Amino acid sequence: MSEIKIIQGDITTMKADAIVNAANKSLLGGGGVDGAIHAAAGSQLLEECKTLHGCDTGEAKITRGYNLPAKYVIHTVGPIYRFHTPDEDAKLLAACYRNSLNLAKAHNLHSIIFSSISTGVYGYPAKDAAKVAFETVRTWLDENSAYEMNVTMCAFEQGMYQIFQDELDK
Ligand code: AR6
Repeated sequence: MSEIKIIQGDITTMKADAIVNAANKSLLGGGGVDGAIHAAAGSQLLEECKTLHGCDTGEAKITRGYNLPAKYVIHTVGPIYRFHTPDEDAKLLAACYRNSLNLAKAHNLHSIIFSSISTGVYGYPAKDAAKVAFETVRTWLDENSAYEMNVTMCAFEQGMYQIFQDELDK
């Protein structure tokens, strides 16, 4: 039976089939959770990312996890908030979650931990982003009910954890 869980902490320390990185279009690293994942995974991650030739907003690509406890990293590129209409932002953010889950399933993975895509440097309001994230994951789990997928939403800070808790209780 698939389920959604929430957790607070540093995603680079967490064990799962895959963790999801909030990357940028270059896929060549950056700050925030992206920087932390590259630092913890080691330089082989960057070498593999160089072979992927970037990634469009809303899309996702997969690499190995190298020195991370996670086996794989799924790199997705969230929308930069206000670069689009609010509707388009929500659609692009939903696509990040959906495409990451599709990619995990295509690789026969059964546990995935998401960072909170776009809610840092990219400026997506945390509550709105969490609503999109939970709705999209719940819909995906419903549509893929024959496939076991354990989804964890990772909050780095207490405030985000509380927002996740509120979404979980809905
Ligand atoms: N573990 C889990 N979550 C984290 C961690 C961590 N170690 N560090 C930060 N967060 P951001 P974005 C949370 O800015 O908004 C990068 O430079 C953070 O609190 O990392 O999608 C990329 O290269 C926030 O809730 O990603 C891109 O250029 C969430 O992760 C750009 O930032 C996302 O914040 C992407 O911006």
